[in-house]
Amino acid sequence: MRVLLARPPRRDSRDVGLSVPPLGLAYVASALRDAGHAVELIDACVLGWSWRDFEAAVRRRRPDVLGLSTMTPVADIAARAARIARPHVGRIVLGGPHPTAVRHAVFDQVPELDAAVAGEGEDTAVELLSWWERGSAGPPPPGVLVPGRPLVPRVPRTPVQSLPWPARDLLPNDRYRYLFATRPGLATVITSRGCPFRCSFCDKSVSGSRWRARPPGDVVDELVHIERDLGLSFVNFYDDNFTLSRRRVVGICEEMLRRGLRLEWKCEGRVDGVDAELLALMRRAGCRMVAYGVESGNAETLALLRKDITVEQTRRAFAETRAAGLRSLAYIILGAPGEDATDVRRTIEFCREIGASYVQFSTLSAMPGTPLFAAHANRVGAGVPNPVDGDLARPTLTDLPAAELQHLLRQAWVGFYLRPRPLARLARDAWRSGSVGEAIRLGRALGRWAMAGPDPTAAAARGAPKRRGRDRARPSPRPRPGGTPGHAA
Ligand code: B12
Repeated sequence: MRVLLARPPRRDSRDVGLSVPPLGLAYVASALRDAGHAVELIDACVLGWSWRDFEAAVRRRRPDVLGLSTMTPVADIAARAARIARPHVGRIVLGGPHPTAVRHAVFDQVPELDAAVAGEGEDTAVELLSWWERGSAGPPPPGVLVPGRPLVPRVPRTPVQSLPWPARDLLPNDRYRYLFATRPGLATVITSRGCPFRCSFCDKSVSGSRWRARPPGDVVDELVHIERDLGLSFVNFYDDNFTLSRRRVVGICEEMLRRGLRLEWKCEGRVDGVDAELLALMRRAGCRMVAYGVESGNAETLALLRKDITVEQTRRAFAETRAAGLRSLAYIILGAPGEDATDVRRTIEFCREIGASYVQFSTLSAMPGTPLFAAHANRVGAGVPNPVDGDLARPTLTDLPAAELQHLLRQAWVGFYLRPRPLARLARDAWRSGSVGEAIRLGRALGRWAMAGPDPTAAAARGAPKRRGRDRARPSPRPRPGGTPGHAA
């Protein structure tokens, strides 16, 4: 079949989401190509296409199958793409965290869909296309959602190294940028899938709790391909938990050193998963930054978020990261239920105390597929827009009046970044990674947002009656998908 996989254009000019590769689509592309389909992948977002360009491209190609991918906060973009593409394509299938989490409800949200995929998509996509080729005879394959048919969940494939590498040759690799990279030429890599931890804000629907990791040799084979065949020089490891097995990280680093790789890289880790010796080895093997889910400087909030880390562990990890000569990025959640303004300010101050090189501030939302959503199924929080979120009216769970939290969020961003050191660091990294354009776009969005008056949704929330306790978020007339806090930047 002729398959077009597409990441649609940005929603509008306020959308400042990062320009990183659509790795999920690239994995699916690879599997479909191996199965003999003719696959094209368009990243209209990073190419800066308008919606008119997108429609023209789909109309010109008239594929048998259009494949789209989406997370919850940007599901409206996938819905718009499906609507526009509908007259020009045979069938439309949607995959990614959103359909995985909401399952059949996705057909109410995106009625143009013929099918959706829940969970990891490589095998499911291949079987779905064969099922269609056979005239949809018999039950849909495991992992496939079809209106009116029950879902048979797919057990994720093991071992994960048997999956094909993502089809990066179909991507416009020269267009991707990562603000905090130390070199131009960006690839993203996943070396493990799944996560055994139990954070209440995290959606693990796609890959589940079982951690399935690729062995070091297989990971480094892919890195060699990225460096030598594709000519890229910075890798962002987007595993949920790259540092879960110390032995494996040591193995990857030693293998990178043994094979003389010159790539520089960043990974995501937990503060309880690193130590001074490991960080020093990572630095020698090209690591330049570690991003940690710090979330909060308040122990009660860490407990609510079920992070299973302590504030002391965070202090130690950041000190050791700095001592190893690595930059650090802290993902932070402000104003979680139970926090007052003093607690929020304590966390903001904590980011400075631990000497984080960069911080991403977010507020707390209950995203479908998370334990938080299960606990707050019929509630949404007040709208607290955040310039780095895909969903600009992010519903937030908080005990604080929305306008106050919005004000604190502004103080956090402005107070952290409008200082000579972070600004100089950011300018240097943006220059080295060729992301000056990105930095300006993000800076402008932050500036516009910081100068803007109170948000109408926040104003509405100010008038809302005050309630006590964790569930003080305003009740919703209907359940609405929310967003999770910042995690991956
Ligand atoms: C990298 C990343 C990003 C990147 C964007 C990646 C991109 N270009 O698409 C950035 C940093 C921009 C980002 C932003 C956000 N992210 Co993010 N991100 C990730 C992360 C860490 C890795 C994604 C990845 O590459 N996974 C590896 C690939 C292989 O998996 P995959 O994408 O899920 O694809 C597989 C299946 O879903 C399926 N599939 C996917 N698409 C398709 C399409 C078809 C046709 C088919 C058949 C199958 C299929 O098959 C794929 C292969 O198995 C995930 C966590 C995770 N481990 O996945 C979170 C995650 C996807 N992000 C999440 C969230 C919440 C966000 C933000 C909202 C955070 C925020 N504070 O704003 C923003 C959204 C902003 C925006 N404008 O989009 C949530 C999504 C939850 C949900 N229910 O939607 C996740 C799951 C984190 C979590 N555990 O909660 N993110």
